[in-house]
Amino acid sequence: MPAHAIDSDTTDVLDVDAVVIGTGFAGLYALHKLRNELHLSVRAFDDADGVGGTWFWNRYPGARSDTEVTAYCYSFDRELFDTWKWTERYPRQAEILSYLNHFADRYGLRENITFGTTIEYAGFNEGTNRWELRTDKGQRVTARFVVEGVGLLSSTNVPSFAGQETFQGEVFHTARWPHDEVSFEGKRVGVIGTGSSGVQCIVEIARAAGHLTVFQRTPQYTVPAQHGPLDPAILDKIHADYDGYWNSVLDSVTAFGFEESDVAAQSVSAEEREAVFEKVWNAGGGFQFMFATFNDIGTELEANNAATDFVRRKIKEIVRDPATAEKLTPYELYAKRPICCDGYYETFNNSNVSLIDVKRHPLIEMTPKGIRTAEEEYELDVIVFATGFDAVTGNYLKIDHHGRGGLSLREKWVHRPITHLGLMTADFPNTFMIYGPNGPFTNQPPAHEVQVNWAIDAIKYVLDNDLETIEPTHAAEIRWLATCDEAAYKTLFPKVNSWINGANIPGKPVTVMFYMSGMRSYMEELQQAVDQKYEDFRLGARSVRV
Ligand code: NA7
Repeated sequence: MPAHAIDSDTTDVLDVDAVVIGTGFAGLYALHKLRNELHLSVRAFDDADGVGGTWFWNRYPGARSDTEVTAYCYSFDRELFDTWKWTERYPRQAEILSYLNHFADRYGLRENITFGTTIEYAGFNEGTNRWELRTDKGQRVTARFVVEGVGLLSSTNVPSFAGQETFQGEVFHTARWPHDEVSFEGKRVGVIGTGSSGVQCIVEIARAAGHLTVFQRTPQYTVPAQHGPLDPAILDKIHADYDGYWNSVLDSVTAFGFEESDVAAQSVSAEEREAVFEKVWNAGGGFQFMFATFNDIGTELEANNAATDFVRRKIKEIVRDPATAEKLTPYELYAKRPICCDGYYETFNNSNVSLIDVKRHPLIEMTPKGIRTAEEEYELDVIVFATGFDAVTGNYLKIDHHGRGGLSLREKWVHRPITHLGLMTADFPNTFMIYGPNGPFTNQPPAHEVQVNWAIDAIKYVLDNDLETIEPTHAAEIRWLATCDEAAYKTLFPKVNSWINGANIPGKPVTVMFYMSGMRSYMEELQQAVDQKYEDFRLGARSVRV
């Protein structure tokens, strides 16, 4: 038994059928299914003081989903879809958080959630075939099943700069934003980072700040969102064929609910290509620009170059100062998570905004007054870290998991994470990782639903067949890893450093962490596992106790 295992002599332990970790989209749905459909006893834990996951924490100015709202919600409950009033094309953080709170209330989930509590340890007891968990408050819980919806992008990345503690002003991270309003009125603000969070907050902060200094390490391709009120005609169309709509969302590569292109960029003339890029640029959306323009932007170098060429020309047109335009211009492949935001490049035309290229002028330290680069000191009242996340594995590895034989998940994944179907990992029975490593690279809420449904079916299979445990075989997860590698290396994504492959965190293994063959194909893989009666899984029979 591992060193931190729960002391079996102590009696003050909560025993439940299932523990759910996290209460974002995935965790709330898992809790609902486990309790209300399988009628299991369930306890959910969340380190936040409320439900919402990502949307509880990411309250920075301008925070919103950049997925069309009609595909950024649950599909299984038609009445919920019909009665909830979304207002905007891309929902704001507050609106999504209200929706998830409403969902928790609608299904009476709060009574089963312990908030403000972090699961620190989860160890599998092979004697009892139960998980033994411990929280940061010292509570002990045992469960047959564990469903982890801990968040793909949740464990924050806060780089440490020399002198950080000496800074006299306010410091925020976009993903740990305070609940009270933060005023930027007239202040000198520095934002570090220009990913999705950075671009969204830069545009908003620039409106209020006395002066905004953006510290950019790598410029990114940012296309307009073309945000606005939700078009009622879209809702009418969905209402007319609800099932057809959701089938079309899932029967796709990305599950974003828009029509993906089936045309290769190289199959059309340069003029046609330009017209398509222009049309989608004007219609808005980052994923749309990557997947609705042509079907090979993410896979073929020439197609990718055509897209990047187009955006580079747009930057030149929009940004009036040529030196600033040049600093904002990316030259790497367009193979990160695509970004969209209205008014991003335009913001740099404002006289109260300046851009520092920290690759040319590295950030040396934080001082009591601000930030010092190799060139000069920038005096600031507020510093915003928009520096992202230890994505995909970060939150899983924060929990000290020990599987069979005390095997540590941290040790198992030390060189790279390995799972079967992005959902389970060998030697960690009855644990389901929703959006775990090597899950699908898609819009998340529909994928969460698909994965939770699969986990619930697997649990039901265990219960109905009087089994004790289910976990993938080692052979199956090695095959899945090879499948994911093969799919990823057909794309351009592994060629660019980003959180998608772990390259944003110093010392983290840089590796394939997604199944890149799309939602349709992923669902076929899930279905196959069921059709084959889980033959790639080790099914533990109930031992007869006398
Ligand atoms: P991202 O996309 O990982 O962006 C983080 C940004 O912070 C990016 O521009 C980084 O530059 C920059 N960064 C990170 N560390 C540093 C240091 N040490 N110095 C300077 N700049 C730094 O995170 P987001 O929160 O914007 O978005 C993550 C996902 O959340 C997003 O894709 C959505 O799916 C939701 P780099 O590019 O690494 O040079």
